Amino acid sequence: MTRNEDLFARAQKTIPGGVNSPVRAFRSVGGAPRFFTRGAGAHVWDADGKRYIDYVGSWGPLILGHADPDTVRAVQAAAANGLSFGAPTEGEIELAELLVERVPSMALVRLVSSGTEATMSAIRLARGFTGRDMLVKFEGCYHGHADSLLVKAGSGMLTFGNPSSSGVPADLAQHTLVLDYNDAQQLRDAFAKHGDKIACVIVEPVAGNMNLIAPKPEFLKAMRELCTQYGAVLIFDEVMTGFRVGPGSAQGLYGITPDLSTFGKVVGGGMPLGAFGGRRDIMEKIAPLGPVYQAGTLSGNPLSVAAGLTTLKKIAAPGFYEALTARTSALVNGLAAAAKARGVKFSAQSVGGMFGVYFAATPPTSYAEVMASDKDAFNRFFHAMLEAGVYLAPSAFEAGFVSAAHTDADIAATLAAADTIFRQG
Ligand code: KE4
Repeated sequence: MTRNEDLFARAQKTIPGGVNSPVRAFRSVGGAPRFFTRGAGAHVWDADGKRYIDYVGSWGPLILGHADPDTVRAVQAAAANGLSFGAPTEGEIELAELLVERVPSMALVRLVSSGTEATMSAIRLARGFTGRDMLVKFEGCYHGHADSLLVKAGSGMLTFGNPSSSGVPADLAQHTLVLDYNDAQQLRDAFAKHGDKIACVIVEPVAGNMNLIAPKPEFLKAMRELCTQYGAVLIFDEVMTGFRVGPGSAQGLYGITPDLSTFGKVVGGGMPLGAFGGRRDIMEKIAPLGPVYQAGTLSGNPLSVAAGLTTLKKIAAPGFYEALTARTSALVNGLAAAAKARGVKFSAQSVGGMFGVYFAATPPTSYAEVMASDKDAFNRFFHAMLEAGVYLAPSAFEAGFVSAAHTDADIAATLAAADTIFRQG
């Protein structure tokens, strides 16, 4: 038994599934998850001492790589002054000022401790602001585990959700409308039918939780126009895309101004931090200013704020995103070229510092196309790459992430490993 297997067996005695978040359990790809002991830059080491080039980066936060020295020092310095106060601190003001400067659609911003808290609060706020109940989301998009969001009907067509997660009361799920990502006409039909009851539309402006799906230009544009026309709140869930796909996040990349935005991951630099913000008239409905309640013991925690501030300042360096985008493109173009040379049905794409790989002839543009890709081929590829010392997301339905710490040598080693695997068929 390897140390990883031993730890996994032990973990399952006291932790459900042996993990504190389901996607870590390798259920989708099979086998025992790797228990990490250390990370540095682009690399992580597991309990058996094996080193991996890491393309998960804690599911997106580690845009600077593991144990970024400046970030670690900032957290250590903050910790020495106290771990938490449950009272306002100057650091929270500095981070809020930086966020509203970098995200022009946000006049006000509230810090929380996770992406789920950010999206859950933004939806409650949209419902409180509009006085409406209906929420529109898209099949395959994940916005955290708040009840209203754990709803996925069968096909997307104007369906009222039947809860896919047990524990979500049917009379709550009935307010969630699940549509197909990238289908602008279906969205128009939904608004024509329910427009005066729709409180908000929440969308991943680049979908990253059904593998990576890029938005069709007309999709986001129609969403913006329809929300304006019917008085619904447009929420861009930028927990994954925020400061990941570019310096202006997805809203800057695509030139669409949402009414509310949610953030997580990169904004905390690896520490527990999320945020939601947007139009002043909406955000002023949040307690203590307004009637929509939202709170958190560790909201704006000084250690998380220190990590977030350090990260957000470092990624503003000239050329940061050009280099990150170029390195991510080199990875996906190299993988696609290697597969093509070996006759493997494979495609890949990237947006800024996030990427998707697919065992399908072309990158998918919809949930249905993602589901038609060869999951078994991915799982075989995943384990072969793991054996070769490359750690990809343990699911065919997740995006991957490159950091500023990934070197050309890391990319070359990754491509060499993939080429060997493709050659073996
Ligand atoms: P958290 O509550 O996990 O911080 O954020 C939820 C969330 C919200 N919105 C988007 C677009 C997200 O991608 C996420 C979380 N992403 C997953 C990875 N696909 C987190 C990994 C996990 O669940 O363990």
